[in-house]
Amino acid sequence: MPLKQNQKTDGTAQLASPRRRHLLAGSAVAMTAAGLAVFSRSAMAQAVVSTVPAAKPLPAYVNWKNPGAMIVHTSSTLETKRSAFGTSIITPTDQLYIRNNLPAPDASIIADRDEWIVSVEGVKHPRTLKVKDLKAMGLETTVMVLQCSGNGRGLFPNKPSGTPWQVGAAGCVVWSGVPVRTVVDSLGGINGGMPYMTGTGGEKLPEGIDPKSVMVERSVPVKAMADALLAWEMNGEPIPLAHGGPLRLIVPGYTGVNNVKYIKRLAFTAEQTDAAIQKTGYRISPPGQKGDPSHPSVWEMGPKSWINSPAPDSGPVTAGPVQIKGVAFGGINAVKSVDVSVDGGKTWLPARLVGPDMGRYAWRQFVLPTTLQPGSHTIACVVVDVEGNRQPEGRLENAGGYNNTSWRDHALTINVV
Ligand SMILES: Nc1nc2c(c(=O)[nH]1)N[C@H]1C(S)=C(S)[C@@H](COP(=O)(O)O)O[C@H]1N2
Ligand SMILES: [Mo]
Repeated sequence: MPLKQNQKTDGTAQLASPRRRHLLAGSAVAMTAAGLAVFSRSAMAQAVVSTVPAAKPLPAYVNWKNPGAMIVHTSSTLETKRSAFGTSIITPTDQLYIRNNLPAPDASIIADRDEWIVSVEGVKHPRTLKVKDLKAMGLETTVMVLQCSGNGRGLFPNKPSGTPWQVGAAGCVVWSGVPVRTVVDSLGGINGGMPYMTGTGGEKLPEGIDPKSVMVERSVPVKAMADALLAWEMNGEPIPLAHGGPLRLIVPGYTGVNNVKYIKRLAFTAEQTDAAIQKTGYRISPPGQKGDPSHPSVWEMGPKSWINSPAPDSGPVTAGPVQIKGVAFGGINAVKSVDVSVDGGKTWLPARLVGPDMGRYAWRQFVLPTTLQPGSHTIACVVVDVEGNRQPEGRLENAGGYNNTSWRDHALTINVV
């Protein structure tokens, strides 16, 4: 693709048509040799549109992201700023976080999306299917919170190693594809009661390293299949390469890592995969211990909520009426209610859920109108799901800093003037 594609400023990329954005994404990856030039252009664009000095530039393969909305931790970890979540439920694709355990595949894999092949195994009639075959089999749309297992890691006081995500390794996304159960039914059903559904990512693995040590292959309990999708579309567009196009496994209610991008194999298996990312990685291990198969895997998400506004990073708050706004989700269950505290959790008031209910796996927006006097206020929120599970006050300490749902860790202290 011509270098020209990348000569847009990020500001205009944000306004570009979806098609245009995919071209941008694709061209960036196809041009690693010209990567340096792309990088500096991106940096220039940032200097123009953002007032925040010295922010890292967007990596070339996601130079179509909205730079003003993102915190660039590394080239494989980009977080959505709290102030960028907005109040329209769905997280715009160009503001959604990015997490890659391996470099994203070459853009050639999205050149002809319908030709991408996934191999389905562990069913009566195993076979390979192209995306175009899947499109002929069925269609479902699910709105789902995609959240990295490490979201909130940066709020652990003992600072576990790994990206110090605050709240922005998450977003609420619309996914369209074929239900996995439809595919499985059409292939004669799962073989002999296999307990796990295992998805394999389509990345090219680095040479000279044990593949098991780097491959992205995840197993989830087979019950997760009930609402799972093989998805080709997100937020109304073909899934961008960086987010797993042409085909992604969507496992509603399960943490990010279980939602395997560029899926090339879906297998029903007797055991969990022995890939390191499953066997020892992404385990809830006691602090100081190495991950071990005997420790729980990061699978289902728990109830969680946080406040997006007012927040310390969104400028001074003026005394008087204020709308306290945030998002809340139940993980595997729908949200029932949200309570907000303006006194650090001593007293709670019910918040109002705002906007349409986008289903069990989506997040709800909430608002609490209140009046704040000058001074320091600690604001907090707690969600309860329809099964009565309440977001906990504390966190479960663990070596990897996973699954932080503590409402106290997520409380914000704001200064009202
Ligand atoms: N094939 C593949 N799938 C993957 C990953 C990856 O590196 N490769 N990263 C996982 C992790 S840890 C997360 S949090 C999400 C991130 O999804 P996103 O980059 O689309 O936001 O993808 C998951 N699926
Ligand atoms: Mo993740």
